[in-house]
Amino acid sequence: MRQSKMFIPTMRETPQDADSLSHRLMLKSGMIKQMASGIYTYLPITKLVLNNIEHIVREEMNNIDGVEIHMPVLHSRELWEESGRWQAYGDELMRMKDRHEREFALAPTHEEMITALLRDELKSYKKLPLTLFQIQTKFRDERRPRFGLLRGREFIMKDAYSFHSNEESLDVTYHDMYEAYARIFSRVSLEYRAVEADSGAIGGSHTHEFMALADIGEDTIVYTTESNYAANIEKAYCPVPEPPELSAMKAFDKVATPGVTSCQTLADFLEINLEETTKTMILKVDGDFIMLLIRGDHELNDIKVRDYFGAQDVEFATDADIRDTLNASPGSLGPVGTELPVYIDHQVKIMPDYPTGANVDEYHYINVNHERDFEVAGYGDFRFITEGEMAEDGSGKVKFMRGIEVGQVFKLGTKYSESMNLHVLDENGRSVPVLMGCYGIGISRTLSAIIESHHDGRGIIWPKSVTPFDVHIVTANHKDGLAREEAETLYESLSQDYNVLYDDRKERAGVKFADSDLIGLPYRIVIGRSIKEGKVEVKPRDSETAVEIGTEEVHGYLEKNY
Ligand code: 9G3
Repeated sequence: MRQSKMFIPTMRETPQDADSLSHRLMLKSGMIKQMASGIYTYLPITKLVLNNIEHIVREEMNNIDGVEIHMPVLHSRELWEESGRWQAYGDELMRMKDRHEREFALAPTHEEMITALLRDELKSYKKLPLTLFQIQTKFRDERRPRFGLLRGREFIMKDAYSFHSNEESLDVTYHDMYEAYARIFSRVSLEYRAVEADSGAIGGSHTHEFMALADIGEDTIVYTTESNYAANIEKAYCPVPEPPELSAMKAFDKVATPGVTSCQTLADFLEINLEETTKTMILKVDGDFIMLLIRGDHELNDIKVRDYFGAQDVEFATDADIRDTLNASPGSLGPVGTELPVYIDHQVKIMPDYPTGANVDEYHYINVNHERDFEVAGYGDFRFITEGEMAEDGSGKVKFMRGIEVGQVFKLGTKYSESMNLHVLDENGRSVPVLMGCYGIGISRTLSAIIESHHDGRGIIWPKSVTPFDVHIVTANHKDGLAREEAETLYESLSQDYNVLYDDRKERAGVKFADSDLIGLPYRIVIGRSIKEGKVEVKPRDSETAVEIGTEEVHGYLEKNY
């Protein structure tokens, strides 16, 4: 492709409104243009890379008998009312009306659509298992779109759905999909971890998230180097500590603690460590108030609380709630004397003689012991694990890393087939709901993740597997007739075996080299002054050193090195 015919609006200055590295580089290297908040045009370079990523995804989906379809983006309100999700989702679900005032959603995902498609087609278990997938635009009205394509309001997703008459069959496809994802992310050169994730609101018994390692990642992944343990921090459970040998409990007492309203000020006041204090919180779990104690230096993990109670909704009681239920202020809450059920974290369970609030402002109790001074409704793991602790699999100390969620695999069970009546006759002629799995890859997000992990100070460094072109031919001085001739010859001959971008623009050499570094193709061939001796300079994008070779050696060089 001749660059003079291309459309790559690179930028000289660094765009100020970019809020992540990949966002900045994509704007600067002329890959995207923002048309509205979270809504982008994919320019030619991006389109070429997306094609390459999608090609790899299609290959791997076909590899495990996934069959491609293309479903509508416009979903009727009635369809989403069948699954109850028209009401369940709020502003994030983009909605519109057609000319007859009929309401539609712009699809954020396709469980309803695919279930409606198949309930009229699938009648017998003999047709199962079946795996269908599509690659297309999804719409989610993010409150705060940011990080370029990483969190857009329109984005490209591969979403696959599988259908089964029994659990074993679903397990096989889930495993195949998991392995296919591992191949896809390896092939696009992403370093990733598959982590046990929180199955969230969509239900289903089993889910893994594929996290691409990147500093910008919004998720924190907990992992150890001693095993392949990895978990989203929401689901990273803490080992239950060994109980200490029993020691005599100290006498319970009440002390005046003027101005003490936090664990740290309490620790300072009592001249003890923060780890020796406790934090008492009031939570509303599906509408019921409970009291929960964790160690003063730990943080509450509301996902773990929700899982512990099997609840839909967990939130902190408001100050007003607290005043109404306990007529105490949040800074001086404690379990002694409360009617609320009290749950304590495993780490508090092994603590004797700790201080707590006295449910009276400016007073605290000291030497409190659970079971002696208050009843315990239950023990659990309610906190976020901290870096350096032992992993729940005991394999070693955990480390944290940031990750970008680029893929998710879910076992959905019969959540949609029951609510939307997708049944088949089983081998005994009984009508049974079909088991489903769903599997997503953020295609445009994967592209951003690749840039986040493949760049240097001068621009992008495309991996060979997804690069928009293989070779960048650049004339240093396009006024030089000989250079132009040799460039044309090289362009024609290399194009037989490689995708070549030929920068034939009448720009200054400095501009062309800067653009070439920004765009980041694997190899640059410069036609400069040494073309008089029949030589060109070849420079791999991921190395600082260039070599000078004869034009007739270029083919051989690329065959050997690329
Ligand atoms: C919505 C809106 C946003 C959503 C969903 C529904 C996320 C929603 C989860 C999934 C599950 C899987 C198939 C491919 C893989 C992921 N955000 N999810 O269901 F209405 Cl507004 O999308 N779907």
